[in-house]
Amino acid sequence: MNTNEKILPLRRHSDRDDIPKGSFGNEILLNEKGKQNAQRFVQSLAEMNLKIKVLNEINQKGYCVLKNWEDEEIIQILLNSVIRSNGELTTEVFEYWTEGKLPSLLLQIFGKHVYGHTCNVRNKNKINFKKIPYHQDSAYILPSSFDTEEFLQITCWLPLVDVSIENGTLEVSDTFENKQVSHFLKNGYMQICENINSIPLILKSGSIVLMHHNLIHSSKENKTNNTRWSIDFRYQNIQTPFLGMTQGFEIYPKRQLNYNDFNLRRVRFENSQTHKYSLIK
Ligand SMILES: O=C(O)CCC(=O)C(=O)O
Repeated sequence: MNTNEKILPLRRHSDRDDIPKGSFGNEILLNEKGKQNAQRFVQSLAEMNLKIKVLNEINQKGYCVLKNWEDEEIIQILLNSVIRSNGELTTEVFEYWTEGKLPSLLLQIFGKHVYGHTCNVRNKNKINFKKIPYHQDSAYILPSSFDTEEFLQITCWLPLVDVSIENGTLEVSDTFENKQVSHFLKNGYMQICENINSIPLILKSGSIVLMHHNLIHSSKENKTNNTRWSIDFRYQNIQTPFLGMTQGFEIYPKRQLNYNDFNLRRVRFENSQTHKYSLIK
């Protein structure tokens, strides 16, 4: 991009006739390449703003909700795929985890490398698993990960249907302290015994919640007759094993695995009623 093209978007603010909505700068001055550069420039400003919002909220309250994050059409593709597979990880979900919009946002946040190790498809209904006890996701990460000061894992919780108190939405603690509390393991879940005041997140499908690894959260039973479908994608800035059993894989800059490799190498957790998959070392 040459200097002229770079400053053109800024000319929108100078004293001049109204510029039609949706156009970028002076249509006569900008050639096609200039328009594309201007669009990219505006897009990069929007991404920078989003990154700042997410980081601020995650650091202050432990989570950030982005309403209208995803188009209804994409949510429907993901939902249909997991209904068809009865809650198994699908290519559509794997690709959503490892390509495009979501890892791009995480790349903005982490800067250089994006790793992933676990992606859970959850079909919560009256028969399938019920409550998830209060826990921090950091309880599932090997303690040695925290030797690296800048370690950050962000769990991205994507509801594929509207979520409410009745269908057992995600509940987050109303206070956040960036430190690990002690957990015990029961019925395959890490959990804490303290009493927690939590906020149920009532959301439309297509919203997304981004959570810090030390945010305390849980979810209650689904009391409705419809399945509560959601997916949680985990990303971190440092490759780190998951409770000693599993290995993360690089998503960006170079995705190390494809869906078939991932599928072959993943393990289903024993003693767990959830659909948790991780990679064998
Ligand atoms: O989806 C849920 O009900 C809970 C999700 C959760 O606890 C997690 O992703 O760590």
